[in-house]
Amino acid sequence: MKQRKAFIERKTKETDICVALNLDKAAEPKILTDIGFIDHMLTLFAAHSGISLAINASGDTRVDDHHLVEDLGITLGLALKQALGDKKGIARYGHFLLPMDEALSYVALDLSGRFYLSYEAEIKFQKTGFNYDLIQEFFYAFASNAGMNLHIKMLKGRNNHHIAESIFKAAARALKQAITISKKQKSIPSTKGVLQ
Ligand SMILES: [Mn+2]
Repeated sequence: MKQRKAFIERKTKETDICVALNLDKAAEPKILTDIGFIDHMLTLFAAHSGISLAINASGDTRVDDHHLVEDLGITLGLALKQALGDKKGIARYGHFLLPMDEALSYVALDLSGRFYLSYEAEIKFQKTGFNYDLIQEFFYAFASNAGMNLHIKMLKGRNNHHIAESIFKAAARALKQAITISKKQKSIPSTKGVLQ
């Protein structure tokens, strides 16, 4: 089978992003953005999804992290959509309940081609460090550009870093299931015949 991969370069006046991904090859993640926290989240996202992922990104983080986080979601979503192609043989659905110390998050997703995001996470405001509100912006951009129905629910958690990790890892594990090619599934897994 041909490997499902994509390479996307996206440059605007605010950000400059390169994403290379391969759904059928596991490799050491190579993530370098201007935001250390996002490097950490995307590195574990790559590791837990089993997707080979290389990202090089910079942006106007002197404004704040918003543009770069959102544009990373857009570019990663576009790359996933391109790599999935016609989605022949994929499992399509995935779900995962993931604990990270005291935090617990649930993610369910459908690579239906139609966008929907349900995001429920109570992350406390924190004066310094990463703005955790941007996690929702990231997943909105990612799911809308990938054509994904994505439900994210944080069930428990006290520490923001742990909550964020439980969300990114749960999303990665759910995606790993959904992109898996099944030998039994010979066609596009929809009674409509298309997933677009
Ligand atoms: Mn960590």
